[in-house]
Order: sequence, then structure tokens, then C-alpha cells
Amino acid sequence: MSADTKTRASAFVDEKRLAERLAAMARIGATEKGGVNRQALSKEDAAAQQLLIRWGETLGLKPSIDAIGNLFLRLEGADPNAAPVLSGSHLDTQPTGGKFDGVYGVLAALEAVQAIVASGVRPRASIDVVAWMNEEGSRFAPGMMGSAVFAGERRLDTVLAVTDESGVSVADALMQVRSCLRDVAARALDERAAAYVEAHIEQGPHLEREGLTIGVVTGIQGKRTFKVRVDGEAAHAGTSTRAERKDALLAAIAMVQALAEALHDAQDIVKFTVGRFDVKPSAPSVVPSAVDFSIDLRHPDSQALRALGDKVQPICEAHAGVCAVRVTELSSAMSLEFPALMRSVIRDAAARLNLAHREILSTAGHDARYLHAVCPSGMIFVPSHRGLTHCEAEFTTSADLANGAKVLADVLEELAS
Ligand code: HGY
Ligand code: MN
Ligand code: MN
Repeated sequence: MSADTKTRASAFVDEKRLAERLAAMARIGATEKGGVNRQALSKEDAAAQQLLIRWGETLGLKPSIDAIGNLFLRLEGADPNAAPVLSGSHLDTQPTGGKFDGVYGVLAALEAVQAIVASGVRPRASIDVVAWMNEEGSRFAPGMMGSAVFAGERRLDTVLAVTDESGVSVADALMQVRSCLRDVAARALDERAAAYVEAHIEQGPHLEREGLTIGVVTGIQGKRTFKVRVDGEAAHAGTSTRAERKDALLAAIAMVQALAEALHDAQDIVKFTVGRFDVKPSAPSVVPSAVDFSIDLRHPDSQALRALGDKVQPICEAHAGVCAVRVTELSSAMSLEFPALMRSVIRDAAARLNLAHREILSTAGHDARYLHAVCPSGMIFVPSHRGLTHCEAEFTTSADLANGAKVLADVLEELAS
């Protein structure tokens, strides 16, 4: 049968099955307001991985897990020597995350593989559904740990040593998860991939606003992250004079205010966020002794991102006053462009399915950033209602989710053939 007349895998994508699996995953770590709190390497994350493995096993997919906790479910291809095609995203969420960020890409890949199996075609190369460890970086910062280690962009030992707020290391948390996944085979970290495709909700308003179903992602904007520690001195709120005080909070506020002013652009392209701000000892009658805060800085132009990021340390130091400040850069990832060939495979699949589509830049970060460094990579976006994301109100219709999975199914079928 010719490629044009045979029934493609997309015909076997089941909207209801995908929606039901997403709903089942959303129950693991469900929040009262309809969102999900399933942070990396938590017991909820382990439960989500167990459920994914069970679903995979009903399709005959073999699970394996690597040293940094990336979970793979393999559909064996006909040629054992062919490098596998990878597709997935992440199962972890922000503390008040939604039902779709990350988990959609994993379950869309599972749905696509199920559709390929149902179509009766045995792909030449294996296809691995993958759940990357800790994309969000809210519990252990910075995020994208699993994909970064997989790609050789971060060292395994340094990532394993990262601790959360309560001092638990990635290594210890990983051991807890592994104890729930005892029968899962170990996978070598250096196994290579032929290609990677990630489906994701847009996390912006453009596709919905323009009445489009599919975004063919052109690339990902750059991002630099920092942690800042301001040290002052605890003192009595009633007895210490202003002259005597080393108020870490006032110094930190001055830094954030100065950064916001220096990074302000009239075009609203620069993205500057202080999302974490911890005051110590956080007692009403004690002058704050220390503040830890985070900086997330993004810009689509790498040169601009470099220049803006380089202002962070001098600005913090200039506003420290009588306090001490230490600025640590946690990650620095420049803007990237996915290969034209991957974009055209995705665009052609959307066109054949008569799905309205256009090219779009991702202003959010994704594991595809690191896969891009090791194999041809691409991304498929589906609309996000009002662009709401990293919040409990995140929503995409089941029809849009299924359409993204259809595009993914045809793309994976082609890449693995
Ligand atoms: O922050 C990001 O861009 C990603 O969603 N974690
Ligand atoms: Mn995501
Ligand atoms: Mn996210």
C-alpha cells in the first residue's frame, strides 16, 4: 500500500481514552481547586509513574529507568540496531499546577504508540514513550534535570546532590521512587536517540485566539535562572535603632525593585520573575536576618538575554547596603531553533489532517531544549484556554488534545519507519 492510501496511525487515536487517562492522572495529587500538585520524586510522582507503567504493559511496552530517574516505555521496532525515536514530556507539576502541562505530552505519546500498534504497522525503529525527571524545578531547582543529564548537559553527580527545602537530596528522593518501581529494568544513560518529538499545551493564548488547532514550534526562548541570598542580622523590632539594623528584607526589596526597573522594556519582551521569596526567621517582631529569592529571566534574543542577565549581580550588589549578598547563577540556556526538517514533518502531518496550524515560538521551557542538543527534535502545541498555565485553571478541550495526539501519531510513525 502506498503511504498516501494506507490508513495512517492518526485514524486510531481515541479522544475518549486519552481524556480518561488524563483525568486518571489528574487524580494523583489533585488539589481542591481542580489542579494538581505532583512535584518531582514525590510519592504522587511515583504513583503516576506506576500508573503509566501499568498502561504501557497492557500494550506490551517494556519499561526501563535510567540513573537520573527518566522513565521509558518501549515499543520494540523491527530493527534492533536502529536508534529509537523518543516522545514524551514530564509527569511532575508546579505546586499549584494544572492537569495538562507535561502529562499531556507523555500520554499523547502513549496514545500515539497505541494508535501505531492498532494500525498494524510494525515500525522499523523502536519508539520510547518517556517521562523526563523533574522538568518543573519547583521542588529541586533548576528543572529539566532528567533531560539535561540524559543529554550530557549536566553531570549526574551534581544533580543527584541537589537538595529540596527540607534538605532531602535528589539521590535520596530517587531511591524512594525506585523502591516503588522495583521490577523496572535499569537503562544506560548513554543510549542514543534518532529523534525526539514533544507534544505540549501552548501555555499561551495565541492558538485559541486565532482559532488554530496546532502550533508547529519553531524554537524555545532562552532563559537564565539565579538564586540570591541576602544576609543581614536578626534584631528586636522594638529596641534596635534604624542605624543599628541590618534588615535583609529591605535590602532584598531594593534589589528586586532595581532589577525590575533595569529590566523593564516598553515592548514587553523581557520576562523577569521573582517567584520565590523566603524571609528568615519570618517572625513579626524580629528584624529579618536573611532572604533567599529566585530570579527567572527570559528573552528570545540570546544576545539580549546575555546582556540582561549580566546586570543581575552588579545590581544586587549595588543595593545590598549594610547587608551581604551572594548571587548564584543556576542555569543559562540560550534561545534555540528546531531543525527545519522536523518542523516540516510536523507541518505536513497537520496539513494532511486538515488541522489549522501555524509556526509558533515557545516562550516556556521544555525538555525538548536538551534533546535538541543530541538529536533532531521538534514540538507540537495544542491550544491553552486563555493561555492560563502553571495554575489550577489550565484547560484544553479533549478534541484539541486528541488532534495533537493525531499529529504526533503520524509524525512518530513516519520518523520510526
Ligand atoms: O518554566 C518553564 O518554562 C517550564 O514550564 N518549566
Ligand atoms: Mn511542561
Ligand atoms: Mn511547566
